[in-house]
Amino acid sequence: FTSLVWCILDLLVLVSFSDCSNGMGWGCEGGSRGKHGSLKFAHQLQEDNAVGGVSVYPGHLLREWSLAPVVSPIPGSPGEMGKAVVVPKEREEEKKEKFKINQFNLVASEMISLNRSLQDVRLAACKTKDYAVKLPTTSIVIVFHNEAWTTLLRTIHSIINRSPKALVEEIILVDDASEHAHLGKELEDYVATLSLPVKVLRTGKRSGLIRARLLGAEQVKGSVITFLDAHCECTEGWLEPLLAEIAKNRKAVVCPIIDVISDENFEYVTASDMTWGGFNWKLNFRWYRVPQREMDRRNGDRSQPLRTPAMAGGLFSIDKDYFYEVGSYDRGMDIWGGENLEMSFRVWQCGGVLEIIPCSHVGHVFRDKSPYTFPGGVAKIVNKNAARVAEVWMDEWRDFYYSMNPGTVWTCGGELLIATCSHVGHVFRKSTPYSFPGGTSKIVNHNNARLAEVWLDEWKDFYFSINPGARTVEIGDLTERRSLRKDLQCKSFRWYLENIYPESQMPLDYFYLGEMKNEATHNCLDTMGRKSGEALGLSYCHGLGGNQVFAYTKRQQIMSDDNCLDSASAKGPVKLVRCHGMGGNQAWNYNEEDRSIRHMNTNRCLATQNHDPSNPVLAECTGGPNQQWTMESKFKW
Ligand code: UD2
Ligand code: MN
Repeated sequence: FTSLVWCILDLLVLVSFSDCSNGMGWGCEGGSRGKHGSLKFAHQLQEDNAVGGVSVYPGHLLREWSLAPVVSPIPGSPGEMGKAVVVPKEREEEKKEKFKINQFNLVASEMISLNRSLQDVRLAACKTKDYAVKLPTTSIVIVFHNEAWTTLLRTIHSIINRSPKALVEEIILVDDASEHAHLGKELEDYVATLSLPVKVLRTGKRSGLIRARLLGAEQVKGSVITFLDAHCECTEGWLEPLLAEIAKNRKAVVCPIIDVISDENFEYVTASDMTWGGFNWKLNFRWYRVPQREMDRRNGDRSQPLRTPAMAGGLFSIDKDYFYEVGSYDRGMDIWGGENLEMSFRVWQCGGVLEIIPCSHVGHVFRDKSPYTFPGGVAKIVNKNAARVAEVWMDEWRDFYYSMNPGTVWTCGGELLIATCSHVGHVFRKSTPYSFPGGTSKIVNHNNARLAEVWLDEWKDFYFSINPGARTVEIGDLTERRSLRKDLQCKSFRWYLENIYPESQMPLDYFYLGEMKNEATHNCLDTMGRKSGEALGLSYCHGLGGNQVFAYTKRQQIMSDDNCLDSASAKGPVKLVRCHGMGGNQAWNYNEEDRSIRHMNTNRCLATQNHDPSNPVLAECTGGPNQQWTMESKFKW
């Protein structure tokens, strides 16, 4: 079950920039926290912003920043100016107990004022920008399921405290079937006293965040829809640059920099403006370092909009009409996950732009775990959503997603077939000739129980009562989303990879995707689930994909997800290292004649060794069976 939970964790944990040992390829390189930017090309900025001084919106011309009232710190109140909160020793037990409710430090949140002050974290260049365009108005849509009172209300108060009043039409809260009493009438009474119109809508039954957002969007009166999660804090000047960018280009979908509000102590930690959004083969959203070409495109001006391949999903603004024109959301997606990549691909492939606006900062409480239920099971929901993204938008690259998710072949849209024209003989035995350390039934039952827990949903009960009995996850109907893609004449996923995301971890051209089997040992290369920096493994070929799936690419990489086979010296060891796409230690040549895999830098071959069969090494090329590997390509090598 843990791997399923990881689908979720992957997204949540990634933003801790303070931790250099997080195994992310970009580590702390992007660690400049956005506070010390320099405005190198002021003249360029002026030109960019001029755009004739007109916009399609009948909105407001803003000539000065900081029209919103500035919130000053409340003396003696914990957490002011975004500082960490220390929970008194005697409340330690209570803190632990209450952490479970929302998966963040609820006691700390309750100690902080709903109106707490924050630092102005913007680059200097952002504070003096004067947009010569009329800004449209926006409605802010916040969906929630069982959100804590203090985090929800602090989100709302931070909007009121730090947004020019004229720009915010209303706040629309969508309660997705919460079970907490405070989110009922008490909430309605409270928001009625606020100085901005706040509407409360209720989905009635649990719909998931995607359909809840669609419900909220229907009620929007402003020209722009701004979505926020229910545990955010908006900083000074967060809204204007988002709206200004849309005023310049109504097909721009724009995100703030999402800063980190610590789930442990509610400290406000600024995130880097040098990272953008990407994804791996499992279709987990990830932050990666912005490549040089995007810095160059912006003339090195870090305050300029950053074109990002993908967005985190929770915090963004979009022109209301464009939201619908470009296909709003996939109604077929449940609860949580996938909608952010779906929208990212769709916007880029169908003629829009997706940007991070570095002058806009909003904090968000990132959690390690999800606090709420996923009816039917986390895996079922997250895999279904991801499969819908892969099927509709990713063309042949959907294979990378499926290859990383063994067992999801049927449930996630693939097919498993017996080729009846192909016959192979096999010696079937009455019992196994080798030992099962710990006992046969213990091992087999363990494995079966694991698969039942992960894949069988409520039918796992049948297995546990008598024997395996499985039904598979339905992906749902995709006709509508596919015809949307056709009607909008959207471009291919190849186009997206070539033009928007050449640095992607999805190889653009590749010869082979599958297991890599060694002739001498009949074993397969295996990542063993290890991370970047750890050694490559070799083990019994199980044919289930996952850790035994590798791609051999046109750039001569041998990759598994975002890691590449890499050797820093002729002596090895052969490691998995985050792919850098620059050849060097990661360039390998497969020779289809003698089936060797040659390391270009050292001119040595990938080999297995008798005395240590689970550790492949580099050796002098001999052409022996321990250096022969099977890969078959449908393309020309
Ligand atoms: C991120 C996004 C989130 C969403 C998600 C993928 C950010 C900061 N957050 O995960 O917005 O795109 O990735 O789907 O980019 N909610 C409901 N009903 C549900 C489940 C959730 O209303 O059934 C609400 C929830 O209360 C919250 C919002 O949806 O306000 C997002 O959920 P989350 O905070 O658990 O997602 P997060 O931040 O882990
Ligand atoms: Mn969230």
